[in-house]
Amino acid sequence: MTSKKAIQLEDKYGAHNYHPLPVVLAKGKGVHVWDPEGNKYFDFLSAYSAVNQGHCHPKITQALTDQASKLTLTSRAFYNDVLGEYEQYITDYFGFDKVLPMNTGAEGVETAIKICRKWAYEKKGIPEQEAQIVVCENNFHGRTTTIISFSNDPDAKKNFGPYTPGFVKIAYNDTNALEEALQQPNIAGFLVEPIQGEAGVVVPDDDYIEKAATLCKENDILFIADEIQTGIARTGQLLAVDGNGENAAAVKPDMLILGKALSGGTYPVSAVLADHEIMDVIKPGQHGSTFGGNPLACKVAMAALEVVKEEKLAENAHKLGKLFRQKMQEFVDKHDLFVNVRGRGLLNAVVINDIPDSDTAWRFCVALKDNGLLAKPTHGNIIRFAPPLVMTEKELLECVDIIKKTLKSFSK
Ligand code: IF1
Repeated sequence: MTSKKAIQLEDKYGAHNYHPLPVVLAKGKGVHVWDPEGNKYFDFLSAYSAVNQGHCHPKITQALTDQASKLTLTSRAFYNDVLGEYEQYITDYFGFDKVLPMNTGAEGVETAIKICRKWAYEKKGIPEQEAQIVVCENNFHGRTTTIISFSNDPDAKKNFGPYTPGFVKIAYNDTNALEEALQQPNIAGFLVEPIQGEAGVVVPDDDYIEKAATLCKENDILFIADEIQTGIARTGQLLAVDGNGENAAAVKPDMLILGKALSGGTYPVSAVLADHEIMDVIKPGQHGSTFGGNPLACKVAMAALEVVKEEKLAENAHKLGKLFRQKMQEFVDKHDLFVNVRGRGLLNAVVINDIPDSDTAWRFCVALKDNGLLAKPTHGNIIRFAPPLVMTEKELLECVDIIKKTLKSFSK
């Protein structure tokens, strides 16, 4: 297979629901990926933060292949001999009483919405059909019909209606707006990303998450953290809510949603974590999925979480993230192409000096690719930089040099 042929085939036979950078990946190891022609690249997307542990991590791959030849799927009609062990492992790991296992991130979000609504009717006494969940402008929580119902991205939303009701949208990083919204009748929960990924790595004030969680607690409203992208060491801590910012206090959400790096990118694994009084509203037959909690997923997830601890990925992301932003800040100061840099840990973005509709960021990413580094523009003029967390300082500095070299030769 050549790159040219692979692109032609996707173009001809696949739905055109993506517009990929013109590079074909055939192999991955750690922080590197290769195209079919053997060209090597640094991966600065990490499959949207799913491969935090690096491509094809040997420990995760071993867990996957060992379990794949033993037992892969039983359905939840029967018990399996791995699920209970995994449930104990992940609830200990994140400090919750219970977990509900699913597959994709969107399913995790759907699960949290359903649990929140049921809790509102059965524990809080909200009249049936009336529960409202507060969400933020410019959110990204997935692509199901219910989730896109509360998106304000026209691409994600337009002509996919009729939309699911029951959501109240407020500005992100605005505790006054939240306080006001929580005064409305029948509010059940607040669903939020600790850092908005898709919106272009929008980092809120240091005290936002803590204040929001406190407001929810005071008003008996569930604080639901979507850490599908920010969780599992990406932002320099195990979870972004563990202290979202240098001076921020740790917050325990009422519900925590995880996905992506929960499997290290080998397999779709997602989870919702909560304590008894919330999770216990779900009774047999009320929610589930054929693949959720299968033994293959459970083994993979345990291995993926072990790697995060063993290799101290949160600490590494914290340290390298600081260095990366410092180096990018030097470019912001010296070159007019970079307007600013922001982020936490190894979830960062650089804003490009052009209008959002321009193709400058896209062309810069193509130039980066030609120099051996893969990153993807988001919202036109923002470039997300999120390498696997197993990167070394030496490799990071090599990447900074690639960005520097590309900046020098690039003309708008
Ligand atoms: C695509 C972005 C990243 C997420 C949060 C839930 C989900 C996601 C906070 C759903 C997924 C993805 C999906 C991907 C693009 C992507 C993305 F650019 F849109 F923002 F990561 F940066 N909550 N994010 O970020 O998880 O169902 O996809 O497993 O192509 O749609 P999923």
